[in-house]
Amino acid sequence: MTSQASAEIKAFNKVEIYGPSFSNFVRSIMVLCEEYQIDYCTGLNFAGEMVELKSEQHFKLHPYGKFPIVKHQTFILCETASICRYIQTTFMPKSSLNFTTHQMARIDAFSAIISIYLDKALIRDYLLEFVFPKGDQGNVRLDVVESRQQAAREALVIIENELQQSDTLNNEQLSIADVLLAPILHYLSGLPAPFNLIHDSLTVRNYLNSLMARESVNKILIAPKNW
Ligand SMILES: N[C@@H](CCC(=O)N[C@@H](CS)C(=O)NCC(=O)O)C(=O)O
Repeated sequence: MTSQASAEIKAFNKVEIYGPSFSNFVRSIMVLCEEYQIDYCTGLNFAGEMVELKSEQHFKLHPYGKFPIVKHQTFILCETASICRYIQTTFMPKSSLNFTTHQMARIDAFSAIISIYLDKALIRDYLLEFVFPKGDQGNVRLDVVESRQQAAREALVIIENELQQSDTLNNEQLSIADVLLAPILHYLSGLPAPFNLIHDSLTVRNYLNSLMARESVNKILIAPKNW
């Protein structure tokens, strides 16, 4: 192989991920890249320049100033589930994917449910109250946590039902829905005991453990706490 050909393959196998690596959605893309052995980098350096969060450039890349955003060669794309689907179709031969057409469609539907509703109930409205407390003197607003616990519990029941009644999660091959859920559940598992809602569901706990047993997931998410 000529050195130019090998440089082209190397460039093809690389994606730039805009966003900090602690973000659950950035982590989803990192897990998928690990799973498919794609080279990647994360951060605010994007397409050869520093893009400040919420800057004009950022809003050009995402109309709501969200991340992640991905660049692959000259192609730029936002929205995590769509990015994951692009990475899957670009880097994985169709013949190597074991999902049926209907199963893929159900995975896309549940991925939308994760991105829109489950992430809101579990991360935005619940977990972020612990990570960035908005109470007096930087304390966690326990009344806010309590008022959001019911919606968070309901989100976990939705995940439990999906695990028991559908075929979108926890298959032999990692699905995009798995990749979206892994960082969310892993973050939740790190909350102190009374707030750790995962503790209540053996099905969800077993699922997180089986995700963590995968090399690609374990490399990005540190091992879960013992509950
Ligand atoms: N629908 C978007 C949501 C992305 C999202 O909410 N990202 C968070 C980080 S995990 C973010 O941009 N937070 C900053 C903000 O909301 O200002 C997706 O699926 O990619």
